[in-house]
Amino acid sequence: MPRSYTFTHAITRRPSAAIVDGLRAVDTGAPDLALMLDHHAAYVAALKSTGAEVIELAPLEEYPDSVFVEDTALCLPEGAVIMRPGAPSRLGEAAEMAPHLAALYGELRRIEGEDSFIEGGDILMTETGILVGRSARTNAAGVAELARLTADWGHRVHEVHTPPGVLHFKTDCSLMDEETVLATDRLAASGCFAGYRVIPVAAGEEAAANAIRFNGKVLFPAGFPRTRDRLVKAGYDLTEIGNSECAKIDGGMSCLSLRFTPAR
Ligand code: CIR
Repeated sequence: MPRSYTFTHAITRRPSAAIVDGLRAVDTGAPDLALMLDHHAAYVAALKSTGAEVIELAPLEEYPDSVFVEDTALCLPEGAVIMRPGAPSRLGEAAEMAPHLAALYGELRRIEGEDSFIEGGDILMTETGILVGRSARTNAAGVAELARLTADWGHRVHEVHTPPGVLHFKTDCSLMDEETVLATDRLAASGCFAGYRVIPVAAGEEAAANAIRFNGKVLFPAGFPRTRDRLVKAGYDLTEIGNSECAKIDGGMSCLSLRFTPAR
């Protein structure tokens, strides 16, 4: 069984010109596509540098947020589960991802309930279970359906809460290794990381909480020096990636890829 931070594969999707219409909680201006493409290329290069196979999908003009592929599926060793995004403009992105995952996995399962909503950004895979944060995008029916769909694969789903006003559970946390998470104080205060070592993000650097451990590296958003120094001091090998444009539409490091090791 691969560790929850070691992967043979990743899937990314290049941003399209429609990115300027991406969803956002607060409007701080439109993302600059050229700069976002540069950041995206650096992100893909960092994934590849660990030896993983990275499948790069073509831009989708009809879905402004489709660069954020993480929200479309949960990829487990036994199979992939296609999500039902809670944002109506993003619902169709899941069906766009399905054939790519079907080509890699023997078995695809789907969240199908009309009232079930769940986005991958609310799901943190850990060594001991799958934590799923209820949020404005993920509801109880979505969490329950995921638990049903993954039980016979031996997975346990634990429902937790996303702090109010925070887009996704993983907006505020990242798995660093089997016993360590990086998290904001506002999320860690809920007690959902009992039993873990928590590295707190520095005050005022809450947007640094969304990083990814991918094989030997941590892909970390540029511009958060105090949190970066904490992680370096803790022994992690960081690669800083520009995230200024994704951040304008509430995206970060985890959102930009699906990371997985399909069982053969
Ligand atoms: C959205 O609001 O859906 C996008 N603008 C951002 C999605 C970020 N995805 C993620 O955190 N997994």
